[in-house]
Amino acid sequence: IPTFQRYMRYAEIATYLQQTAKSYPNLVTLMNAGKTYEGRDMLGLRISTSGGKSRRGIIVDAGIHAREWISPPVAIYLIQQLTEHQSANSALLADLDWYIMPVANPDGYEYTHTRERFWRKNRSTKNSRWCPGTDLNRNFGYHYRESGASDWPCDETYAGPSAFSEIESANIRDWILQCNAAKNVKVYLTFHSYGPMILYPWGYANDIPPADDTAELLAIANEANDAMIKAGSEKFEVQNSAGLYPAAGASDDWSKGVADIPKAYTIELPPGGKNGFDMPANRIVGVVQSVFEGIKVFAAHAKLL
Ligand code: 0X9
Ligand code: ZN
Repeated sequence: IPTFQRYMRYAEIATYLQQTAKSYPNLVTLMNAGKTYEGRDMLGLRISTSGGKSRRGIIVDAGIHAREWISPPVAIYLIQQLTEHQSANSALLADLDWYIMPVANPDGYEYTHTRERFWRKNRSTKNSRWCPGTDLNRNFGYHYRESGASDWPCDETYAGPSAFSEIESANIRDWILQCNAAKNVKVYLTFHSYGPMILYPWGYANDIPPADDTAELLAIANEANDAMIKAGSEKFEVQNSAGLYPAAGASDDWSKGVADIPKAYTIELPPGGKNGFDMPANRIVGVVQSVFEGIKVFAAHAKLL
């Protein structure tokens, strides 16, 4: 029983995921993507009505950046809708497999609850004793460190010493590859904040030709944006990632470029609070409900791609 009245701690979220798998054994499979640097389990769910067989799929992750607290609730609300409200959401479950990881950086997430609210990176100290943390969204192995990434451990966008040097990004990589083992995953959504923006690849450079499916990437994002506005959301700005700023080593580019998932988006949720990352808890419900309407649009396309 998740709550959206406040921001849950990681232990509560992990318990919720485990309970959900237990409560819906024919629908939900717990996926353990491995342990974090500090030893937490990185948990995801497969939600599917197909039994074992693979159909078209969609991957959703959240919480790659620790301080972006509004993103895990979006993934958790999605899980709740797909499980507790199966008949209302039967179209989402028909012919589509869901893979959802609500907190992709648990060590960082917990650190933002206990020590430093606006921490962004993971908590690994193996690259520097004095400046812990690598930006997981600069640590993926596609055009690694070519732009917008730092090689100085004290920086917020420190990319680490090499691609996938961090156990968390390696675990996310392996989890995505496992989800997409049958090459059936069509859409990857990674939730961040803050925008509101829907970003589409490529993000590693802006002096390169656009992705060949740019028109389609744009059309789907615009349709999702319309659905969210209709559900009461502010307007999301749909744009090319590198148009915001070029940044290499992010999970979206890797998912499209290496994992072969054709449609990959970084969704920057709306800002809130004093500095944008600390949206008051009383706004969580409004955000997760309207974003759910956007996710439905991505899902509808995933089935057709
Ligand atoms: O800089 C990031 O990692 C993302 N923005 S955030 O404010 N949440 O940190 C944007 C990543 C966009 N994707 C790529 N540049 N590939
Ligand atoms: Zn982020």
